[in-house]
Amino acid sequence: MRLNGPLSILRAALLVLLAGHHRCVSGSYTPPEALENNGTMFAVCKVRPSSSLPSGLLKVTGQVLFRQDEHEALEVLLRFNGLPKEGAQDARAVHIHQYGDLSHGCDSTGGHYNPEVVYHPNHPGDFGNFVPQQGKINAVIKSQASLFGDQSVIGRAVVIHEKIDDMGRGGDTGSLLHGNAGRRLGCCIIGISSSTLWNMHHKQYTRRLRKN
Ligand SMILES: [Cu+2]
Ligand SMILES: [Zn+2]
Repeated sequence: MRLNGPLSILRAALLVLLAGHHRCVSGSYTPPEALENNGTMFAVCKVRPSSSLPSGLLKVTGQVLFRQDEHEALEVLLRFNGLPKEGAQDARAVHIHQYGDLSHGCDSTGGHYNPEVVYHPNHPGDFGNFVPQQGKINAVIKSQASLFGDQSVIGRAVVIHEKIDDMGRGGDTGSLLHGNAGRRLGCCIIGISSSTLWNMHHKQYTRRLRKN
């Protein structure tokens, strides 16, 4: 009987340890923002021209918005301005890069975020090519990237490039690393947000789709 006290404390301590361990291993941790939004996470990335670009090059601005229900695919709403009106057929590549570090403009964001160590274009943030219309890109896509778990892209960067992504078909090393998409025009760091921006801009986007 005398052992009951210390034993029950030990058992409680063990349970707490196991619970903590289980949480890490299963990746079942749900961020508080998702709990507030019925399991949905939102994020935002405000695109600015790269500070390391030579002057005279395109000044691309924009916003990339993210929405994801836990265990569902990530939706991404991409909005870019400042692209040329002529040569509108020139598609631009957009990717998630490894580092959320803009200390040397978009050049310090590292290579493509590549948690599974695979070739391009199989990285989770290989969003592909987008053709501007009247100097703008407006698109909604589904992506393999995630706002949840060990491979969350929160804190990493979105980069828009000068050129088209060859999607790994260029026949050289660069193609399998980054799609030979050229210089980095603009970029931003992905941060957790409320649902406000997504709700507003997604509504505008679908309204515009219905009109066209
Ligand atoms: Cu890139
Ligand atoms: Zn890639």
